This record gives sequence, structure tokens and C-alpha cells, in this order.
Amino acid sequence: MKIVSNPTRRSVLKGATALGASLFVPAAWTQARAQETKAFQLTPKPATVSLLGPEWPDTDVWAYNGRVTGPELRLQQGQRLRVDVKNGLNQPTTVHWHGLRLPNAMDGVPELTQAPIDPGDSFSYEFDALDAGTFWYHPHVNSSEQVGRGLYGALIVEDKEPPHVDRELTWVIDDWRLTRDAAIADNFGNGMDISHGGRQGNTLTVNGGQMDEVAVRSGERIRLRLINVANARIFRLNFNGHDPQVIAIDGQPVTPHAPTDGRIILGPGMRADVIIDFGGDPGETFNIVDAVSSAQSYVFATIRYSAEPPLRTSPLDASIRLAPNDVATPDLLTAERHQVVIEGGAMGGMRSAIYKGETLSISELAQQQMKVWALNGVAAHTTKMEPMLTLKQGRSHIITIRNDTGWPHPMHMHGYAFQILSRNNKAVPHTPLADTVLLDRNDVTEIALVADNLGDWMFHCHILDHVVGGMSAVIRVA
Ligand SMILES: [Cu+2]
Repeated sequence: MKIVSNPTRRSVLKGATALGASLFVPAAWTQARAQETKAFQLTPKPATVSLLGPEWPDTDVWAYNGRVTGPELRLQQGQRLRVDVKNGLNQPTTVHWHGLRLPNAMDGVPELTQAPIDPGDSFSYEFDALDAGTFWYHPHVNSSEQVGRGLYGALIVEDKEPPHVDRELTWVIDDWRLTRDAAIADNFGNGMDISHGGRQGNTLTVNGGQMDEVAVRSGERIRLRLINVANARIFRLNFNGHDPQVIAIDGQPVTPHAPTDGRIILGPGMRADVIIDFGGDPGETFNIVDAVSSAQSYVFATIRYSAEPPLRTSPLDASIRLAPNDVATPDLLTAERHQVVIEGGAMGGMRSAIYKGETLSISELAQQQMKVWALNGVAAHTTKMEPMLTLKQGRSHIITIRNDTGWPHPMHMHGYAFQILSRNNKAVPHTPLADTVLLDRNDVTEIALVADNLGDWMFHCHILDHVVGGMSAVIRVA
């Protein structure tokens, strides 16, 4: 991997002038100004691919540049990214850059931050890659169906000084609902999925194909970038016989640590970077298990050691700690406090919610295209709404999120990396930064941030059918 050189004085000055014209930019952004632009083209369009291998029929999908997953966009921290998107679908789309702190107008939310890109039309996204880390991109129009049909890809911003590893792998993990003919089941947005746990699939893919085995060599150190792009499935990966160290969560560096219970938990939208020293013997095999619960688990993939002699006899003696990104630290003593309450869904206690300004009973909400979820008493009917919360620009804020439903929800906030302070009144170890926080049913969590990125930002569940059911809101930073 290449190492980014520091921006020259000239490029810093040039950048400062250009950015001075925009509304508001955190101080760090002007310093991180790119000296070079990396340009890519993305064309979302129908395509036919093999998800299951040659013994199965091909699958009609929607895909970026005809590939599932879409191309891995890679650039170095501090570089500028430009992506020209041409819509080859027969419906509007946008591209959202999940987890990236970027100017509001580049966030890819239809109506809220840009007009949707109509079929045949184009839109160019351009912003600086402020944070190194593992991110991804996907549409934000009709997301359940567009993501569920295969529109997603990884966006990797390389560290200036990456840890020394022998190999780096990206696993983009999806869960598809296929018919017996390997076609995508077209029952998107049905009431059952919306009101329960979302669109759970029946077929897993990694990077758009089957990954029964992972070939490794004894002694090697691998950095694994895990990205859960599934509509609804929560993964709990256990690397049996190995000791993965989590070095980043949602792209943001964290104190290297072993995952709790040995399971790496990834709700939809979430990422983890892990470093694994493969200490098994040549020829050995181990299972990676998705340990859903103590009663339920399945083999996600099998690690197979080659017969080659070990690359080294003891683990590499090199630091695996990543340099932090320049994210402002909230002042918890002076922070303003806010609350978000999640209600609704099947087996929930919600009696009514506000929909389009009117209070409706739960059965009336069900008749409004299943708007059966609410955030602070409001079921969303569109992306452009009056803000649920308004955060004062430049101030620190603590948001308490309470899940009063019978279902887990990975709650995602755009434009920010927030600290996860506590879960059920217990401090979260390492106070990780994240863009998505997974709440189990009846969980309460506190997150904190400095409101340094101006604009109207989406705050929503990343179980995409829950968004269809109204579980989204706007947080305004002004
Ligand atoms: Cu949800």
C-alpha cells in the first residue's frame, strides 16, 4: 500500500480558498484538503450475474457497472473523490456514501439533499475523503428494493500509515431472498417484512458469490474488512480457533480488542476491520460460524490452511493500532441532551403515531402502506421532513435512544461519526466511534457528538423495510 505524502502548502492554500465559499466546514477539513482527485464512474443498471455458481441459473439483478458487488472504490485519505453516476435503471436513484463525513449536498438523500437522479440522467458527487476507513455506497431511493436487488459496493479510504499485514481482504456480505430458480423474490415491501424483522433472505453471498472456503497460509496476518450490506440480517461471526482483534468499527479506529463473547456483531450497514493472525497448522480447517444464538448457528465459511510451511512461527511483532481520524471529541459535561424513542412494529405497544400531521391509530397506520414504526411519535412519509431534533452547530450533544419495540434496530445517522457512550446504563468499552448503533429490543443507548457538520441529516433504521414502514427522521444541525 502506498503512503500518502503531506499536502503541499500550495494545495492547502488553494483548498482553503475553495472551501471558504461553502457554508460550513470543520477546521480539520481544510487541512485535509486533497491534492489529487480520484475519479470513478458508476452506472446502476439491470444485469445478469451468477450468485450461486454454475450449477444454478443466473440471477437478474440491479448492479453498479453490471457487477455484484459494485466496483471497490479505493483512494487515500486526504484525496478528493469524484464519482459520476449515470442512472441506467428505469426508476430514480441516488448514491449515499455510508459512514463518510461529507458536505450535506453530497450525501445522496433524495429531496432532502438533492433531486433524485431520473432514468438516463447523471449526477456528479465530489468530496474530500477526510476519514480513513471501511465505508460503502448504496442508493437512498426505494432502498429496500434497490439495495436488495444488488446495488452496493465498498468504499475504502486507505490509512496514511496502514498496519503491516500480509494480505488485506474485503468481504461485502449480503443476504438474498431467492426463489427456487435463483431469481430474486419480488415481494419487496410486504407488510409482514415491514412490521417484523425486515426482509430476511435465504442465500448468503460474499462479494457477490459463494465463499464456502477461505484459503489461508499458516502464520500469515490478514486485515479483514467486513461490510454487512444485507437488508435485514444481523451477523454474529465467530472465528473458531482464532483470536480476531477488532481495530476499527464503522471505519473508525478503536483500541484493538477481542470482540465480546468472541462474536463480531454486524447489523445491516455496519462494518468491522479485524486483524487475524492465522496460527493454525498447515492442512488444518476451522469453521467461521454465524452464532445467531446459543440454540441456532450455521457455518458461514470454512478456513482452510494450505500445506505450505508456516510463513512465520510466531505472530508478527508489529503494532495493529490505527491512527485516529480527526473527529472532534464531545464535551460531555456541557453537552445538550436529547431523546429518541423508537416505537411500533408487530408485538409492540404503540397505539398511535403522527402521520402527515395527523394522529392515526395503529390500525389506521397499517392501512397507510404499513407506516407502523415511529420515531418520537412520528411515522415518516418522506425523506424531507421537519426535523425530529435540532442540534446547535458547534455544540456537544448527547442523544439517548430508547428502543420500545420487540425488534432489534441498527440506527444509522448520516454525516457523522458519533461516540457510543453507554448501553443499558453500562459504559461501552473503548467508547467506539460509529455511524450505526445496534439496539436490541428494549435497549437504551447514549451516543454523543460535536455538531460540526451543518445541514439536514437522515437518522433511520438500517433494516431497510423498517424505513419503508416509517422509521426515519431528520436531524438538523443549524
Ligand atoms: Cu429497524
